[in-house]
Amino acid sequence: MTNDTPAAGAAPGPPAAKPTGPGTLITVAPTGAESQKSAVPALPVTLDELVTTAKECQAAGAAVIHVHIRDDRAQPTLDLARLTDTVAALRESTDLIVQLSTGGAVTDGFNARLAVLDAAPDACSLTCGTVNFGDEVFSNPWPFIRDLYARTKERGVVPEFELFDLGHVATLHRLLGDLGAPHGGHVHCDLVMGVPGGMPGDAATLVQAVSALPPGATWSATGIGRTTLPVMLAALSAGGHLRVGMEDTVSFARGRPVTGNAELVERAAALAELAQRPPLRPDQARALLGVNGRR
Ligand code: KMH
Ligand code: ZN
Repeated sequence: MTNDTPAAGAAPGPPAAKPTGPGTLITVAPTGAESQKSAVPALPVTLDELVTTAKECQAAGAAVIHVHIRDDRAQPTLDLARLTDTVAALRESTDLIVQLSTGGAVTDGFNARLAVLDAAPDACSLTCGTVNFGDEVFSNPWPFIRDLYARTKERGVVPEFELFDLGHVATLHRLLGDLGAPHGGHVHCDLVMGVPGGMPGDAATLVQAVSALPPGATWSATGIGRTTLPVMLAALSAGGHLRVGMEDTVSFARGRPVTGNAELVERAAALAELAQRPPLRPDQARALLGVNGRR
């Protein structure tokens, strides 16, 4: 038997997504578009709060920050001047890879979401399909996905493919088949699990989704709300990376609100250490994801 010969009993089918190596990429998603500051006082909504959180999260082990911003009334906005200032401020104060959300809020239009790339971030999220989102719909039709992906390639922005459902994995394959590899050459996905309307946040679903990813892709996972811990533990055991933050959960434990994003990153980093896959530094994360050095 050669190294290329599957062992007896090995599952047939395409090669699995790339093993994720010795380190763990930790992405922090500190704000999101759904929680209200009035209900969650620890949510970072001003630029100062965001920069402070970002610095704390980098110190705790994060390498990527997934950014949604708010306006003066703490409501979600895609205002381009604010986004541009935010990218500059995060670059000034941290080494984190700055990934802007192109998902925005469910109320944001497609043109405003496409224009996010004009703020010239290192990276952006790119959701690969429409999904029910609680009582709302997070709309991502194929022509929008295709336009956004083409634009990431033109602008030299590294996309992270957000997968809320197994059908989104099929669309990711279609996208890569039609338009080729992303800027930077590497495919990195984020499984967003446990959204009411999306795939459930459990180990069996995670394994199924990972087995369908393109060969060579790396992936992280995040579990919304009470699926945070099961998804994090399943992702670590399956060789994946982690996304945590107050976009995804505002409870640290049952009945105990999150006091700040850093404690969520600290918990993820401690579990990654326990798994003997310590957090990747931002420079290591840049190499993994194919993100350019600072422009
Ligand atoms: N706020 C959600 C509707 C993304 O950032 O790309 C979409 C979202 C995904 O958070
Ligand atoms: Zn987001």
